[in-house]
Amino acid sequence: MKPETQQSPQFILGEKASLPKLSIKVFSLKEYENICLEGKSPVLGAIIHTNSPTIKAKWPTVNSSLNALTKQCVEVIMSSTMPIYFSDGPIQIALTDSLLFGSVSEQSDQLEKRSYELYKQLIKQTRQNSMPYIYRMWNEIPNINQEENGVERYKQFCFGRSLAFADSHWENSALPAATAVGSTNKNLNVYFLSGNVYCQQIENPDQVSAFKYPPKYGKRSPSFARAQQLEIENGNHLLISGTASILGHKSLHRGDAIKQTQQSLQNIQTLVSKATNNDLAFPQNGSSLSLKVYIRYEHDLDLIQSIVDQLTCNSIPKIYVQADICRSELLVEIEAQIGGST
Ligand code: 3EB
Repeated sequence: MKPETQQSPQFILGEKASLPKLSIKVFSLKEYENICLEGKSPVLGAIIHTNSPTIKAKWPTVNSSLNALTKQCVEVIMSSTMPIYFSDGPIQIALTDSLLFGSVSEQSDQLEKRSYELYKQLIKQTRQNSMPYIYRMWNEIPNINQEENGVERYKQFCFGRSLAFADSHWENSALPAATAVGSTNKNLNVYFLSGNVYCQQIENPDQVSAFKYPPKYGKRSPSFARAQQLEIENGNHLLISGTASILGHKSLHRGDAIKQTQQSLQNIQTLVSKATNNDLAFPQNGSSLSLKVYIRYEHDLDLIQSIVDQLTCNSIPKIYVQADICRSELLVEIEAQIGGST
C-alpha cells in the first residue's frame, strides 16, 4: 500500500523552510484547530491533552487521559508528505512512504493479556505495512501503581509487552524508545511511530538498560531503549524515552522534585552527548529540541518548570502534563525529541 507522493511541500503556519520528514510540535487548542480547518498540513497524528471539545480530524487522534498543565495542550506529529489514513480494527493509522503513526485506545482490565495482544497486533501492523522499525512508543496506563492480584499493574503491562516482543522474535537491541506513565482514566492508550529506515538504539552508560533491570522491577523487564537515533530525509533525529531520576537501576532523590528534575535532564544530556559522539551533528542552539514533561503532582509544576527553564533554552517548545510515573517514588519524567535539521 503506497500513498501518493506530494509534488510540492506543504507549509505550516507560514513556515518557509522545507519540512523535515518528521517533527513533533506543540500547540494551543486554538492553533491546533486552525491546522484542522486549514486541512493541508501533512499531519501523522495528534495527541490532545485537554478535556475541552475540539474539532474531529481525519488523522489518528489520541484523546490523552493526561491533562496539560499549561496552554500548550496538543502535540502534533508532522511529516512532509500527505499521509493516507485508515484503520485496522481498533488501530488508527497514518502512513506515508517512510513513516507510520498509529494509535489505539483499549479497555485495561486483564492488563497483562491485553498488553500482550495489543502489542502483537501493533507489531503485525507495522510489518504488514513495511514499516517494521519501531522508533517510539507511548503508553498511558490506567492506575499504573495499583496492585491487582498481588502484582502492580505496571509490572503486568511490562510482562505482556515483553512476551509480545519475544513471540515476535524481537531482539533487545532493536527495542524502541518509549514512555509508560499512569492515568486515572479507564482506557489503555498506546500510540507509536515506526518507519522503513533502520534506527539505532542509544543506551545511557550511567543507567542499567531497562531490558536488563533485575527481577525486583518485574518478572520480565521493561521493553524499551533509552533513545533511538534515526536518519531520515532532511535530518537526523534523536527520540529520547521518558527519562527519570534513575542511576544504575535505582531511583534517586526521593521526595525532591528539584533534584529529580536536574537528574532527569542530566540523563538526557548524557544521551545527547553519546549520540553526538556517534557522529551525528545535532543542532547546537536547541532550536529543534522539544520536551514533554510528566509531573506527578500539579503543585510541583512551578518548581519543575523553573528548573527546566533554567537548564534549557527558552525558545524550546515544551508541554507539561499531569501523570503518574511508573515508580511510585518518582515525581517527574521528561522525554525529548531532537532533530529535523535540514
Ligand atoms: C525508567 O527509566 C523509568 O516501561 O516503557 C521510562 C520510560 C520508564 C519508559 C516503559 C518506563 C518506560 O525505568 C520508567
